[in-house]
Amino acid sequence: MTDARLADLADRLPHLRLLTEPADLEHYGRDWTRRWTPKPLAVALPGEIAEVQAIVRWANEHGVAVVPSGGRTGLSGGAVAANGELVLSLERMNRVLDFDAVDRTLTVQSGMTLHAVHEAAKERGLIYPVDFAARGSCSIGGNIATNAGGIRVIRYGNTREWIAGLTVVAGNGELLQLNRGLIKNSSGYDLRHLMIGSEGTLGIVVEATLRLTDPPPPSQVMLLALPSMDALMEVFALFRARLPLQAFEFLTDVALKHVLAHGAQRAIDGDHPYYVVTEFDADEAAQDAAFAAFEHGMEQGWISDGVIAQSEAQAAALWRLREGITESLAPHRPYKNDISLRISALPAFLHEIQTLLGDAYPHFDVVWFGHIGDGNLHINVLRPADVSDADFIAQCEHVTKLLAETLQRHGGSISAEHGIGLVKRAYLGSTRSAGEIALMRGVRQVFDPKGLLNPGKLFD
Ligand code: 2HG
Ligand code: ZN
Repeated sequence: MTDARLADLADRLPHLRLLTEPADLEHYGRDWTRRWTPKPLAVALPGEIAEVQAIVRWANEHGVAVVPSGGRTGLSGGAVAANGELVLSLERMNRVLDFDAVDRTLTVQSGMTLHAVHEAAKERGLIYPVDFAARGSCSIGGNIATNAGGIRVIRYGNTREWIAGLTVVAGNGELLQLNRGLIKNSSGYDLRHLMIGSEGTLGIVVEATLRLTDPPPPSQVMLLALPSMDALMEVFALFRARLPLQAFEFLTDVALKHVLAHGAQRAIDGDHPYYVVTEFDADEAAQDAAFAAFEHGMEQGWISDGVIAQSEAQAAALWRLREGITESLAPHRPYKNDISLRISALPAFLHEIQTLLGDAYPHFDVVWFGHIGDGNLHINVLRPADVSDADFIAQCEHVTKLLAETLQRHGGSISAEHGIGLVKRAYLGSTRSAGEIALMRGVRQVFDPKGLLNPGKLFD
């Protein structure tokens, strides 16, 4: 080990798995953004909390920055290590620690994938309801770090709602047990909630106690084709009023084009500008209500066509049209926006923004999709072959500035669920006031006085 700091770490923790091969540095130093060149000092894969604490203490003594790392499926650069940091991967800490049938909680190590959490809950006759396409690789620790949302927020809310307790290694190496699974706890600041969404800048989540709930009743999945964005809002209002919705997601024809080219099956013929994938509890009454709502939507001219899945395989095929979008776009390394608005503010905002983006990106493929039911839109912009990476990013940054100003006027947020990371930090001020950001910096200073936990993420 040529680096004296790493030699010291290896001396202190002889059993610590430490990687320094270039291929490992590249693999662990980047997330799905693929915009930064990974350049970590090394990758540590602790197997227990004591090792995480020792690493953080070592980092403080040597002034080494630490990037906490889960599944690195993030889309905002939150897990990127491009400046000689130590990547602290939690991937070996991936076990279920406890299940309490009375409290209906599952305590897990933070390196567990979301999929493994789902399976562990299912084995116990319950569900952990937060869900999204990256479930197979993202870690529960990463979900907590960004307060991940996903496709069932209209029914179940964000990750935050499901965290009953956290065990965290703070910036000085101290171990904090936050909330310890309590439902009620009116005893001062709830530091658990500060950790959720803090993007690894306040502490390293090593364990989480998750609330579980009953599985939903059998459900049905429908795909709808719609003529316009206005119709989309009308259909959402109609379906929300009449059906017990679990999900209400949309995509445009451009998104459909990409996902079909990537192997998904077309389910509705013809050209339609907008599509909805919706899922709802399907007892007999709900099925009747769904047909009535569908017919009403057709009569009003808000729905042009629709199909309802007749089997689980068909339901999965319809979901693929929505969930396969990110993967189908990945080879293009799109520029991503992940914005949030109050649902009531969406119609006015959408009118304004469609014109803005149409004018700003006349030659780019702009792919819209997302969680319209909770006010979260994803806008992916694809680089044309004849535009250089640098020019493309510069143009997208310019448009994001305009987008951020528009969001600010409509009371929205520049990040709904992906986090600020490196990608959005220049725009944080459009969503948070100067006073709020100053307080956030102050909080960070308290938890991590030397600023060694994920520096440069969230703010610089
Ligand atoms: C989704 O909703 C994810 O599928 C990814 O949040 C969104 O790729 C994106 O922009
Ligand atoms: Zn999303």
